Amino acid sequence: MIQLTIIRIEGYGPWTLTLGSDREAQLQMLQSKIYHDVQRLFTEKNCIVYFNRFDEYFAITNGLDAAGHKEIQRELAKTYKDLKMSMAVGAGVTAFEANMNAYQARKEGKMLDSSARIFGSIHDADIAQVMHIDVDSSTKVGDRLSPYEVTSLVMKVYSQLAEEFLKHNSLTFFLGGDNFMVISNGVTKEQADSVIKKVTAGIDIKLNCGIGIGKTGRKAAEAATKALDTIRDLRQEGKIQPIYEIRCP
Ligand SMILES: Nc1nc2c(ncn2[C@@H]2O[C@H](COP(=O)(O)OP(=O)(O)OP(=O)(O)O)[C@@H](O)[C@H]2O)c(=O)[nH]1
Ligand SMILES: [Mg+2]
Repeated sequence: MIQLTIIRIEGYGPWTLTLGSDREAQLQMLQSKIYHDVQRLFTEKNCIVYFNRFDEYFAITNGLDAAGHKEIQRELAKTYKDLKMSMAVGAGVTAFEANMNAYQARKEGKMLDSSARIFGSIHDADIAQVMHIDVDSSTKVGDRLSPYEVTSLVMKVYSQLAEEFLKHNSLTFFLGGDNFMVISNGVTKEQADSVIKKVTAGIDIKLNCGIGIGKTGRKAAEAATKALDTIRDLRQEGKIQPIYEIRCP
């Protein structure tokens, strides 16, 4: 099982209006700062956060209990006094199922801790599988395409990866540059390979995919990145292996 926590800024839309029309730069600065703090607080507890939207984040929270969540909530409330944050915790065999359970708990008002605005329930989740996907030699793509055209291509790849991996109950997030991470519990190497083949069919780029499996989100992500770096090391030796898996002991 994997446990996910969806962190959300409540009532963000109406609150932004209170800043007046000259607000966009202020909001961008604030959003980057919130993301920084959310990522810092969760990684300190062996979780990893994925940026879903500026007012909502997904964290892999295997091993993080109610008290741990509450501690993070308290820290965020201290720093962002004007904003109300909430969390919804859910678990499942797949990432999509965990997301659904978190979503349902919030919708049904099933509280884990009402004073800290945390919905859902804590589970014994001890397996996280993450894929770190990256464009092979994307800097070379930059020789034939302008920066904006590269972004347009990366976004197209993002949208197709998200759609195809969702069919395997997996959640895809953009990390910046030419990088993506997919929370992919239960997806086999073969399934990942066929998704990647489908997404890159007809476009002139290749993708590499490091798969990491670990007890916590942080460990799984570390293993996935290590696997991706291994693909690069193998390539140096002339061995082309676009998918590589590392399982933490
Ligand atoms: N978030 C994140 N971004 C990265 C990482 N590594 C590289 N990037 C981003 O990806 C861009 C391209 O870097 P690389 O992927 O190393 O370059 P490349 O030419 O594609 O080389 P290969 O991936 O080794 O084939 C960088 O400018 C960064 O923006 C990473 O581990 N995480
Ligand atoms: Mg790359």
